[in-house]
Amino acid sequence: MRILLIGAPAFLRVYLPPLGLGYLASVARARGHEVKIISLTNRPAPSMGGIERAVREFAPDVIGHTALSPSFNSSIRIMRALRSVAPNAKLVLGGPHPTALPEHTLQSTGADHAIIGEGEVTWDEWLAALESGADVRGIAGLATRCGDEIHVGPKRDFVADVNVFPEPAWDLLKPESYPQAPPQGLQLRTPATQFLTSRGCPCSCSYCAANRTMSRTFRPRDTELVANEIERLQRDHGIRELMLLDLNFTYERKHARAFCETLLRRGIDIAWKPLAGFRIDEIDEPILTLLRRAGCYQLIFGIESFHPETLKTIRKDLDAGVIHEKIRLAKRLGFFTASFFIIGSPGETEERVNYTIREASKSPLDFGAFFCWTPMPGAADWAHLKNRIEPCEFRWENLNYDAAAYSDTLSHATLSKLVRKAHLSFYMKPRRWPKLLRLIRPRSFRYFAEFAMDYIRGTRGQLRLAD
Ligand code: B12
Ligand code: SF4
Repeated sequence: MRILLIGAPAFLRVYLPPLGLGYLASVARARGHEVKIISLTNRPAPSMGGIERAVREFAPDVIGHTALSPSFNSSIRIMRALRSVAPNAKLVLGGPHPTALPEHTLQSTGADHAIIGEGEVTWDEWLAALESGADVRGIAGLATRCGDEIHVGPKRDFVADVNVFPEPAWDLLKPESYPQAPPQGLQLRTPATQFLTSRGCPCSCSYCAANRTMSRTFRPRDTELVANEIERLQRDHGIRELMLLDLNFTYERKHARAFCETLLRRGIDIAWKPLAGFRIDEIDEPILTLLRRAGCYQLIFGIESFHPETLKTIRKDLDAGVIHEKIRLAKRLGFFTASFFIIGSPGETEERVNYTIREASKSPLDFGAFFCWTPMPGAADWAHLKNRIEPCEFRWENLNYDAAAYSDTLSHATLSKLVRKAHLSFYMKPRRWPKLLRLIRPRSFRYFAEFAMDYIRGTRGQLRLAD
């Protein structure tokens, strides 16, 4: 069969290949299928007309698409348009939005199937069933449209050993073709790409939807296989830096240690950093020293708040004293340090937010990004919103972290004011500028200028799927 995979619509000016589709492409190829990937997060991203042309030319039997909640209205538009361009193709969606809301996904897009959770095994079984003509309704982790009804199959368990998954189809992802724009523009070395050494995170932060697709069990990859993949990425794609998407890279100390020791023993010279954030309380001097020796130069923490009450509400279970101590340790060992912060989580007052802003600004962190609290489908916090909206009428683009206004205690205007204040107070410290300027590559200046303009115009987070 011919299979076309389309990445999630671009929502920010952030350009990275759709790694999840790379994994699915490899599974499909192993069955002998011909696969193409269209990335909507490369530059220039194809327009709607461009996607339709590609579909006409390739004439796929299956069209798969990743859907995220904030860009779901674009996903609806893409799927509905492709239904008329390729009426006989099977349309299937996967990713965080279909995982959280499979019935609504099928109702609103008109697609045939939604894959719930981690994709590989369900996708493989579904492709086998399509080839043989078997009934797909018994397949675990699959939702199927049957006329006006939606049938949701049994729950799919996560695979215990993630080493059974083939490497992503890097030749289709072409990581070297992405521009040196954010986050690539903030790398020590380029080209860079994202990469997984483990899946899953046992923590239960209330705002996080990630362990619905990646599991609550930490599942490390064999570090020898990881090293083989890195060597191939260096040789075939010239990759010089990795952004690890592991949800909680240091959760199992022995995995983080094995990864570093394998890189060092095999003499793999690569710069890297955990991109998705990890818990700051898990690190200590011995592990950080090893990370540094093995090429890690930046630590991106998910601190989210300095206020003890807010930390409790979002189930972060961190101690503000420990946070400060670990940031100082990371700085002393020579890391660039960064953190994400959430503003406006349930019950949060202006006073509490100001406390976080003050503590973050005076901390030695090099970078800080402040986002509005957003109850995403798949996260525990979704409970705050799900009964207040009608999914088929909801403007999903309002679920973006920059413009969201779901706080029960702070108005939209106050939230916007606080987010601006946080960034200004954090970055108006001249001691932070040299580090920032050291990381922004000259060729990336124009992308950062675009980013800054979006921010000034207040259009950050708006959707750009061209007609
Ligand atoms: C890397 C990442 C990014 C990168 C995306 C780069 C890219 N092009 O892939 C960047 C930094 C740009 C980013 C931005 C955003 N992200 Co993001 N991101 C992630 C992160 C950390 C990892 C995603 C990933 O690649 N995982 C590894 C691969 C292997 O897993 P996967 O993509 O989930 O794919 C698997 C399954 O989902 C499934 N699957 C996925 N697609 C499909 C398609 C088909 C057809 C099938 C069958 C199966 C399937 O099978 C795959 C293999 O198992 C996740 C957290 C997480 N780990 O899930 C958040 C996450 C996906 N992001 C999220 C969000 C909200 C965003 C933003 C919208 C935030 C914003 N500012 O508003 C933006 C917009 C993105 C955009 N499209 O422009 C949310 C999504 C929640 C939701 N309900 O939609 C997540 C879950 C984090 C969270 N808050 O909990 N993100
Ligand atoms: S935010 Fe990070 S630590 Fe918390 S549950 Fe999600 S992946 Fe785990």
